Amino acid sequence: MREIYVVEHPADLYVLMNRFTYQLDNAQTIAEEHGLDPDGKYQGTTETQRDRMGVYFHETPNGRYVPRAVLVDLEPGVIDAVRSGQYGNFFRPDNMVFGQAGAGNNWAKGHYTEGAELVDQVLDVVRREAENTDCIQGFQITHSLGGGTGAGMGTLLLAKIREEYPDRMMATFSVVPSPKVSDTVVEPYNATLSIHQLVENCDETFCFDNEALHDICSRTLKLSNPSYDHLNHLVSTVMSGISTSLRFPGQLNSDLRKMAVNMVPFPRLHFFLVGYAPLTSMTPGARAFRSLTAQSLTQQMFDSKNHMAACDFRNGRYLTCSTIFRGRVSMKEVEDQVHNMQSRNSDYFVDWIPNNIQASHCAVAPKGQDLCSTFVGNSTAIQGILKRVGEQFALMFRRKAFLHSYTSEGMDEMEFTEAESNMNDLISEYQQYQDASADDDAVEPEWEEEMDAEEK
Ligand SMILES: Nc1nc2c(ncn2[C@@H]2O[C@H](COP(=O)(O)OP(=O)(O)OP(=O)(O)O)[C@@H](O)[C@H]2O)c(=O)[nH]1
Ligand SMILES: [Mg+2]
Repeated sequence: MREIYVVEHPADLYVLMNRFTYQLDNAQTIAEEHGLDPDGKYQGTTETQRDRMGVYFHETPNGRYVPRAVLVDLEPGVIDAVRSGQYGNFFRPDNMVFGQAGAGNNWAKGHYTEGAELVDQVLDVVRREAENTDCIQGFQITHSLGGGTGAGMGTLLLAKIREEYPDRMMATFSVVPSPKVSDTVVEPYNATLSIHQLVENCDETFCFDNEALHDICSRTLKLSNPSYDHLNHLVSTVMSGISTSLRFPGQLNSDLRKMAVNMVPFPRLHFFLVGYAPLTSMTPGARAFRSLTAQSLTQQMFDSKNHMAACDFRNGRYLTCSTIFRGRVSMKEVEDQVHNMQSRNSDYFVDWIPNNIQASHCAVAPKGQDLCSTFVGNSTAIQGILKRVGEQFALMFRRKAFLHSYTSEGMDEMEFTEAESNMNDLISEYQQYQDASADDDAVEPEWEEEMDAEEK
């Protein structure tokens, strides 16, 4: 049953960290979709563009729309580049908070030393922005998990915001490191320490795995040497797709809270696999050969090659899924296609959550496109990327390699042990729900099994 949406405009605050060139790309995409020029002036043509502008922008008395976004880095370089770029005037200058020294790929510097010094300044801006809205409904942090700033300071900020706004939604767009893209050896440490925090302090994490982004660029888009800009374009395309239903009227899942209610059956299991269709080769002329129908997009969207985490959904099962179609297509067709796909692949969906796939539709397509779709899945197969990072972590941690850089910033080795075991627990929980079926008895918590064993 479709729900009736209430016309209220809950606002979200965006926190963009470190190499947010991709977030900036996203800001441009979103600005253009809502008819804003780089100075934040409305040049649009239809009311739908303006209707929900309040979600991401606030309007100044002189009629300018300013994104409700905070830009944060521990070094000045990237923010300087933003300021001198085409969108330099788009963001409020007071909302750019940066340090001088950087975190040098060290999570401890981001979380405990350099980042901890800067975090209050960021929180002041967050507070001011939150007070500036009628109703702040949630926060979104975009960061990478492999370095020092986005990972270490990003998760510190997450914890601090959660402490101050415990009942607001917290979502992150998190880039998972891959040796295919970056050769910094300590990335598995930084990522594991971050996931430890994300499990506890975040409601929804949209995972962008650099390994998959790289593979999509080289295999599907046929780019011989993908750059970060190419990877980031994929990220911003999906981010714009996910936020569609927040930004345009008339949707299911019309905010982050509803999405979490529908997508997250157990609070810790909130690491989402995301995907997009169409993805077409950049080879000249290739576009002419693609067919865009609800059927072909549904097929592509459920294809592992279109997923932005390097884990095959066929190694797991979907707890829940959500799809967002944009463009001219009937809702009925979308629903039919999505349900056909689900019945054909029913083995890959848990059978103990009925109707665990949602389809929604927005008539407004992104600029330059007729039809597209974005996919969000809560799949137990996501444990594949957790295992990949975990194995790399364990190899180094067993020999305590590189630990001194962290302990010299005051970190305790215990935190590494805890992070590792928390991630292993998360992997087991995914596995446990993957194996469960509707006919089983309810899954017993592990400690009960242990007690039973001791009694015998
Ligand atoms: N997709 C994508 N990944 C990036 C980008 N920049 C860096 N990364 C990845 O992020 C990780 C490194 O983190 P950075 O974001 O450079 O580091 P940081 O958070 O700024 O922290 P420090 O520079 O150490 O202070 C590596 O895994 C990189 O591959 C980017 O623009 N796009
Ligand atoms: Mg950096």
